[in-house]
Amino acid sequence: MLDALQQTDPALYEIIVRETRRQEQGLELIASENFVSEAVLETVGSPLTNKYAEGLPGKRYYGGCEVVDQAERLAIERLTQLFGCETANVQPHSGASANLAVFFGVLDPKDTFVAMSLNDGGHLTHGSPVNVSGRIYNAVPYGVDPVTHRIDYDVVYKLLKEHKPKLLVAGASAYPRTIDFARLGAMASEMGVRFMTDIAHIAGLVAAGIHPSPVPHADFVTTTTHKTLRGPRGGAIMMRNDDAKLINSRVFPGLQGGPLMHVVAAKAVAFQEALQPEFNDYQRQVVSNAQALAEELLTRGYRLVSGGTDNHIVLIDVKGSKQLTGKQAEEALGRVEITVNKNMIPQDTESPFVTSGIRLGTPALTTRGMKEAEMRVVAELFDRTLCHPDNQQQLDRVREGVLSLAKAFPLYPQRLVS
Ligand code: DSN
Repeated sequence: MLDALQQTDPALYEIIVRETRRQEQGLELIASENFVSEAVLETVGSPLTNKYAEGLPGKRYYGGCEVVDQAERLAIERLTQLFGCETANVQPHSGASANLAVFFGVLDPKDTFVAMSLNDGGHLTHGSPVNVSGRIYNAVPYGVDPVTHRIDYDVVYKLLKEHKPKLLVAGASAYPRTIDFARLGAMASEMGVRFMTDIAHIAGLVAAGIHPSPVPHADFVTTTTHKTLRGPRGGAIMMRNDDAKLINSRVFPGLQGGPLMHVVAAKAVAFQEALQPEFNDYQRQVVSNAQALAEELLTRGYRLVSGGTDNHIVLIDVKGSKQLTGKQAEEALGRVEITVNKNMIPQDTESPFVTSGIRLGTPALTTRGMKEAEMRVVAELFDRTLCHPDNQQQLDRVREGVLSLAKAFPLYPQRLVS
């Protein structure tokens, strides 16, 4: 594999081999990451990357689009079938672009929207002051209850009454619990507020019917395609037919130029995979694995945000549990090839570069075929690392355990050059 690259650019070839090996031999616990199929990888690496296709299928600004039109149509059809939405735009390069396209469609500069704060588990693009969404618009944040760590829906209702926003946003990147989209949708509709849900993290769970779907309750459902959905890196917007003309125009020419047609086609491949019954089994296992991981960590004395999980995420208060910052824990785990990210937890007193939390997720390890028994081993390896973060001998032993567990669940064996 990659023979041409090896010949023309040995340096870059070597980087790809090293990164493939890193993915293969470590334990990937970043909640937003996953491993795509060979079919998706092949499509992303196809000659479709060469094609400019500004516009939409059948209405392009360039000639020669009749073949890639079919790929984009398939992606739209499959996505609408998967989620039961009226229509979709599959061109956003990322979840951030998808969110911004909806804001650009619904809001004018300085307009108010209400969304979950980043510190309590929301997303950067939902109005953080350092993001364009928080600079152009007036973002009013809601958080989680300080004791239960769950969204306080009464607070959201009060904020809607008080601030009379144009848009309510729901969705999170570090929230381990089910989101009541029906309740939020009812509030938005009572107040005549448009409702956008960002399901980037839980899209696979929603597609499999494990997390309640926002589609019947929301005007706009944005997502990434590469997290639990297990497709190529990218975004998508689901919406009603009435909004499609406006939102499509905000994606292009509003925000983006030519769509990445190789990625659009790979989205179609991933959506087709997600329509298969095995995908539902996979998503059920993702959640069972997260719950097994959470239980084992609780048994070992860890404090978990909200006390557990309903989805693929386990958010750990490592400072409260082990007197380590998220940064120290992430670095120690990195030394044994357990890949995680430090994360803010509710009422965090540390900065976002340090944090008191670690966020774990099970989508990637579940794709490798790991089940509940392996999650208990992962929890043990995690615990041994954080109990002895500076003891090299202990870390060496944990690393051996990590390598042997990963080896038992091969990922891309045919891509590895030894
Ligand atoms: N960076 C993603 C995550 O890790 O949740 C969100 O965009």
